[in-house]
Amino acid sequence: MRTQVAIIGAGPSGLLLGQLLHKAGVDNIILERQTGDYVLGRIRAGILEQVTVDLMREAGVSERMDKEGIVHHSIELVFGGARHPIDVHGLTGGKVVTAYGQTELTHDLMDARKAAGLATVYEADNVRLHGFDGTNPQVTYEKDGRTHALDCDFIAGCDGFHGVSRATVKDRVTEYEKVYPFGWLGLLSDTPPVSPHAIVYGNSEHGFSLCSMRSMTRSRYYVQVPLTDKVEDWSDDRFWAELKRRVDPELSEKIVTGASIEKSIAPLRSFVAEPLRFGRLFLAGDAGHIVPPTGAKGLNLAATDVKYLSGAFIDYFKERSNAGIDTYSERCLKRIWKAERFSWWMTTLMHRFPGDEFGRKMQEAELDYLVKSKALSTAVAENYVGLPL
Ligand code: FAS
Ligand code: PHB
Repeated sequence: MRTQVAIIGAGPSGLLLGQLLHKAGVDNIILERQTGDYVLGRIRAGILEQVTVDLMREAGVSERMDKEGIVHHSIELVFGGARHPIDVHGLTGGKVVTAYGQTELTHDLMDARKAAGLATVYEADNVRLHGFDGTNPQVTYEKDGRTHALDCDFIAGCDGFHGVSRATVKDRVTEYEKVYPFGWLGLLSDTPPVSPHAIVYGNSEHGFSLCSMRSMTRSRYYVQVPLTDKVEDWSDDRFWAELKRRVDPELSEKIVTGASIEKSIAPLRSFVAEPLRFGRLFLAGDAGHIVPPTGAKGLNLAATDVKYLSGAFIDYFKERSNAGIDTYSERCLKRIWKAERFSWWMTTLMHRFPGDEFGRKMQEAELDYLVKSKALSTAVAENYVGLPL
């Protein structure tokens, strides 16, 4: 088999890249280790920056997002038993974020790919990358008991943090990592969101909490838990009781509880691999970087990588220009590190770090300053909506 771009991974990065390349007439094939249902079963991000919304429109897959996505003009911080709004829209000259789940975005991209008759090989096992330091890269994989070879011009490693792409070049990568001493226990429920027009981030003596949503009838909540906790330690009742005591009394009263339809614990880490290009192999999305979800940046950073990478490939094939592929890594890393900073800062500000009483006093001082300072509130707002490209 042969294609122009072999994409490893059918998560949001791989699917969005494939769709943008297809729209520009660049041939691509996606190789995915799991089944499509497995990919859709992973409940992850929920907040889209404008750059991601615009990319979905550019890719021609925004119809459902435009209809069902819910625009948010502000976020709220809960600390000291009170809620404090940050007017994101007003502080950024009108910018907003959109609540639309990663699962729905992935579904829309999968449907569009299928409708266009584009090739996605699911359950592709033992994917291996070859020859990307030359001009004839090749990807091999196993499927239905046979080994297949896919010749290509470029390989896009969109296979996430645990994928084969970065692992293949591990000796040529400089890794920067910070692992946080806690995780997020997330719960999805078919209950009306307690705060349908503002994501609520809480910092209480009991730990971090987050009140978010997927629609007007589906809510997404998180509480910080120790890394030693297991999902089975947390009944629904225990989760709801813990969430209620981590927000202000008024909001606590309004929370509508119900049965969980998904519950999972995600570890938190900051991670960046440098560089993101190795000859004809390019890393995009979680394959190249991870942020703690406190800043709602993970999926949005992946989308920006894909914007730069799709443009680079299109320029190469359509304009015979190497400019995009030669500057891809440097351009992405400039944006990645700023998102890493914001996500690290929000995580450090909003979580309970066991035994760090001085850090706790710093958090109290910073939060008190933040909600009274237009300068710092503006800095938070412009990072939250996404810095300009
Ligand atoms: P993904 O990891 O989504 O996709 C990679 C794909 O590659 C997967 O389908 C995988 O099966 C496949 N793959 C892996 N190895 C392969 C191989 N060897 N061969 C072929 N295919 C292979 N971000 C937020 O903004 N907010 C959140 O609340 C949030 N919560 C998260 C919770 C969890 C548990 C995790 C892990 C991440 C969360 N994120 C969140 C970040 C998340 O949304 C990512 O940024 C987003 O999934 C990135 O998309 P991809 O780069 O496509 O990587
Ligand atoms: C979510 O809705 O899943 C979500 C929202 C904001 C975040 C992280 C996750 O910062």
